[in-house]
Amino acid sequence: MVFEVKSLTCEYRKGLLGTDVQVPRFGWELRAGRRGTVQSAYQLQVTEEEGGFESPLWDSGKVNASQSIQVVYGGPPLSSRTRYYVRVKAWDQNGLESAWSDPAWWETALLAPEEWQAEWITPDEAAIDPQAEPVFMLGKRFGVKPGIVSARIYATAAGVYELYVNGVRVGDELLAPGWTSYRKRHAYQSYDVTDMLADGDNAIGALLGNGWYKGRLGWSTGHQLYGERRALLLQLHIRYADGTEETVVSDTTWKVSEAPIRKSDIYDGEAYDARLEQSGWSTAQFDDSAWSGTQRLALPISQLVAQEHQPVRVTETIRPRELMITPRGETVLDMGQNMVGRIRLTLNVPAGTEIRLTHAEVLDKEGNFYTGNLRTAKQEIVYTAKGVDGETYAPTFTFMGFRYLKVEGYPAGQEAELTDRIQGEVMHTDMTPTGEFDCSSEAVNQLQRNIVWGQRGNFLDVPTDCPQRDERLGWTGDAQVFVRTAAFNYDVASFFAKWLRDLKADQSAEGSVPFVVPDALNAVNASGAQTKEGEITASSAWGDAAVICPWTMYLCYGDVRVLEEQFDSMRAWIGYIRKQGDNEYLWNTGFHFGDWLGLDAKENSYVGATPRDLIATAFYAYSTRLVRETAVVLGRAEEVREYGELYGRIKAEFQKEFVTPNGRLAAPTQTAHVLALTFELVEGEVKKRIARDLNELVVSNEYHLTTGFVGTPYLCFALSNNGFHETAVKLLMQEKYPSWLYPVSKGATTIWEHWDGIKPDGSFWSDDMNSYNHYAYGAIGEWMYRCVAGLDMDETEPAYRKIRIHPRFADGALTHASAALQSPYGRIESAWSVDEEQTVVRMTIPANTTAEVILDGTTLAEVREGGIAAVAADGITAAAESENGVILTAGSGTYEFRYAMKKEIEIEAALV
Ligand code: RAM
Repeated sequence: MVFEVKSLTCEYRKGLLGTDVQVPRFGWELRAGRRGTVQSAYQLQVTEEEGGFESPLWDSGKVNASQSIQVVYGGPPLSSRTRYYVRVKAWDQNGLESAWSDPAWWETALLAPEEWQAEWITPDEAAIDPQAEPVFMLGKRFGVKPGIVSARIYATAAGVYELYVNGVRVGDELLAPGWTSYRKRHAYQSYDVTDMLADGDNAIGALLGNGWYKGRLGWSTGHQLYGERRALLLQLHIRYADGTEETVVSDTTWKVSEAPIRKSDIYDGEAYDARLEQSGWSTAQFDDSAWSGTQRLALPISQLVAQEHQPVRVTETIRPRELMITPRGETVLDMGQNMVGRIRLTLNVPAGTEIRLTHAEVLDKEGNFYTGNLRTAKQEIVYTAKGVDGETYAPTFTFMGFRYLKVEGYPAGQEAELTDRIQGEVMHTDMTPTGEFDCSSEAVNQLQRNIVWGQRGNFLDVPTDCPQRDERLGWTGDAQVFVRTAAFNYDVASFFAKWLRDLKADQSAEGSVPFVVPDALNAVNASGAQTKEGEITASSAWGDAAVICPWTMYLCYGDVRVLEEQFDSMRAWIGYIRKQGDNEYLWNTGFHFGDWLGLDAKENSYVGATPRDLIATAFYAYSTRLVRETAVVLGRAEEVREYGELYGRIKAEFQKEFVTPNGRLAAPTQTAHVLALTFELVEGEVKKRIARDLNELVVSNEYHLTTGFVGTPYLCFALSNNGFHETAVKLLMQEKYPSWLYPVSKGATTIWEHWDGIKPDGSFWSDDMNSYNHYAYGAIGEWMYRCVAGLDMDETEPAYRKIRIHPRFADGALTHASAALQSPYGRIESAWSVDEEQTVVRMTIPANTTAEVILDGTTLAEVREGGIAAVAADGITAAAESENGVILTAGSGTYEFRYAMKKEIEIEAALV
């Protein structure tokens, strides 16, 4: 019988190079041939020597426990710059023992700030103007003795950087060190360069650009937010076979020159003059006598942290679909997909040819190239060729959001070859894909693809609202509404853990949470000027990201540490709200974005009709409840009491203020009803009435939504969970504006910011705020996985320890739906299909988890599994009938349930 341990991870990763987590956590999956397998014990071993498990550094011994994720390292303190190997074995409930897993490894980086010997360096200002636009090239030559065993570089930049060793690019990370709240937390990266060094003369080169640190950020031309000068910090450690070590560090012996990248900015793009390339600039043979000197910059070391999540990489290459000439005569390439990343050119044109590429998301009504919605962001590449056949170029320190590319300056008459000469490189944080969703509607499947593309485009080191205009900021509200959907599509555990640390770092002493994290709007820039946007400080539903996001990480990954780390931040947010206004149980003062972009907004307003105090109080209650639940998880009895009581009072105040004595909700909007239901602020008959009223609001609006950012994510849940699933499905399937499928019908390949980004008559929403790649409304994805495909969890046992499979058949609107999720315990699948005769539900439940299976419209006598009565099937441990059907409890394994729908059973009975 197969019983194996697979997929051993350390801090969610395989082969994690360079972490400063001192007490890491492990997780593994069990593969079992037998249904109903659970783990009864495990044993972990950690060693510093590859294969050295005979005398391990730490041996947990056999631990009688079922825990197989988030298992905390319990050995002696870890050392810096050390690779550790780990392996695990497990026992099942019958005492069956697995073999040892394949060993996995992780490696520590620099665990103490004192280990940094390097200095922050920047070009000598006497030689190069620190404000010069070109990217800088820094270089250093050094000698290496024979007998290298290993070599590591630890590096970062005030700005963005890329490294080269002996003429070869180091790693494949893009836009390192990424974007954090630099003043408090500044990431550095670790690279294994063992194979890149040679005995004798060697060289390191670094490209240094502005990036988020010094470049343009925010829409009122804010720049230099974090510093006025770029700088590099780098430390190379070489270990020799004889046990000796050498270091090469950034210091004033380094030299510097300007790069062929003449301009580089995240919003605006890049200008590159290939004629200025200095061949071999990062090799030991290069003559750097014309280069200038460097100087030290007094930047701190103490805020450095090792890279916490996956880096940004190119994850896919796309070929243009079509070359077109627009009515205005522009030469335009269509990538076929609104994508985020960069282009790569491969050319054979005369030296000095200047090619200009402008990036846009859509064509206008007439089919002309349109960049109005980019506002001041140029998204432009200007490439000057050196005239070599096959010369190739992709911008280094920028990214664009685009589907269309306008090409200017290409040799006349040769445009037809452009589709072979240009390709798109998709860039984003290299998260592991975890989710799949499919159903019988091709339009809904396209919606799912659009959601995934929206996530890819906007999870670029921080969760941004949009990737194209002069914004691209970590809007807290957007992140909060989308986080659970995000955790279906990709593994976002480390991505959010990192972002939440930034949120906490940028939270005010009073507990208010900025609109965007890292806080680029309310920042004082390097020259002491307050950026224009930052006049207001917090908004409900945006600031609640401080609570909702960590809680979601706990639910989806069982990450208790994230709750521990964020608990103070979560409480501070509640404390902040409590101090607003004069009623501590109601939030009815101050600024709020409200139901942002709701369709029931007044003419010329962005804010939907739902009263802002209702939204604010509803979120206040919801977040307070989640803080209470967090306190339960953390075993903080005092806070359980405190927040439980507070929640009760807010809820009571909500009812007093917003529910009429007859049990009607005072605000007649969809969003108001949705929040009251989803956040459980009403009960009993009142709840039933509000659910009926919500249904009526949707039905009377001919199955159209009116919700904005706040109501949309929960709208279908509020319906499905209160007896109106069919209405929810009709909303999903609605193709006429406004609806999720309306943009799909308009050819959208991503989610739009506005329900009517392109209006039915083909005209656009105003240029001031109209993104075609905004994931917020993609939050419907969570409902598609959980309610349509029926892949859900029982939240009392997080991380899908206790799975809930509850397919909700869409009354003929869909004939099948399926979803899969690579959960922390392993792959879960839920799939259903219905036809005239039969309902089939297939599921896979990973070992060490159990599932509650809810099958609607049947009886225990009817359901069969593998040809026998389901109640008698192997792995089914309990079975009961409910009002709507049956509930089974299943252990791990793959199952296929079949039954005839009750309706048919009834018809048959009538015929008899
Ligand atoms: C705009 C964007 C963003 C939203 C804020 C309030 O900048 O639509 O997504 O969160 O407004």
